[in-house]
Amino acid sequence: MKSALICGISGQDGAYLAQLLLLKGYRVYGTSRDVELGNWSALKELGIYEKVELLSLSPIDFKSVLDAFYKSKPDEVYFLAGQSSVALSFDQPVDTMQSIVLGTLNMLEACRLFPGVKLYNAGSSECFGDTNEGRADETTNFNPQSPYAIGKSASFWLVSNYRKAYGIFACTGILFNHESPFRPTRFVTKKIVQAARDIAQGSNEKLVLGNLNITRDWGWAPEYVEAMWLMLQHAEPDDFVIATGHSSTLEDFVSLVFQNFGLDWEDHVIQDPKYFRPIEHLVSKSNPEKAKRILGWEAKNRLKEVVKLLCK
Ligand code: GDR
Repeated sequence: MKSALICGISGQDGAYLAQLLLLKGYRVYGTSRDVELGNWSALKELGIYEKVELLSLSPIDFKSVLDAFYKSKPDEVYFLAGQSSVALSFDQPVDTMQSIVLGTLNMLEACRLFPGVKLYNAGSSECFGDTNEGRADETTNFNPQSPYAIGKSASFWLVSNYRKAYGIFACTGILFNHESPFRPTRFVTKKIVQAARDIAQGSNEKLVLGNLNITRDWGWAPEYVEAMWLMLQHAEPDDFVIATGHSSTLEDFVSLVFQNFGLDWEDHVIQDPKYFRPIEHLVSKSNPEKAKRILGWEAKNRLKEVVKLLCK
């Protein structure tokens, strides 16, 4: 039986990944900073809370990382535990950088002490910044526009460096936006769907959003965790862009959500610069062709299906 250690199991990706690995017959260990205080609602909703072994781990504390490696004796480690909000990274840049960069470094150093362990690192399309007319792939230069994206860029290069310098099997998945009901409302998709549902049920609230002109590539999270696993099953460690390959504006997303509830978004949505970020990159477009060619992975759900699934 293979053993997997999922650092950050209580979040959206951690919970879906745990479900996938249990189905594949893994023994699954999952970490959260403080198991006593953790929020296990996603694991409980998926019916797997009792099936995983939970450990406390702070990614910035090397001793706690080592303890988790000793206890779980992992074949595969998935590092999903860094601070994940771009907006919050402008308010908490130090915590963001530490959890992402130092967290990745601690995982890599632990892997050096446990030869044969494979590491998945959660990268981000935010590293690309504006993709303008092109579509970003694994050869596209980074142009990060937030403390979050700068941290993710550093973690990407750390993984690449340790892979070459020490022969560690480590991969970064450069994931574009991927959504599910397990998103907290701090992320825009959940905020929109929840407000539209409440309005459809009679609330007269207004939905206040930031920039509606931004373009993003939104996919379905349960499919994306499969790509993480596939990367670690490939013969060679490598980095992959994971996305649908299709981008839309936030206005399109809002419009589709309200349509799903039989509403016209323009009657209910207000734009407020208070939700604009200090720096925002407007266009995010992807080219996930390498993942299809090498891993055989392709997103099945595009924007319309993702919206339908979220509304349901
Ligand atoms: P993002 O996700 O920053 O792309 O990072 P988020 O859902 O927060 O924002 C998406 C876009 O919507 C715009 N926006 C708003 N965003 C929020 N949160 N709230 C608002 O009211 C609002 N109005 C407009 C944002 O400016 C942004 O352009 C996500 C995270 O999952 C990261 O961890 C991951 O790395 C990237 O996706 C790929």
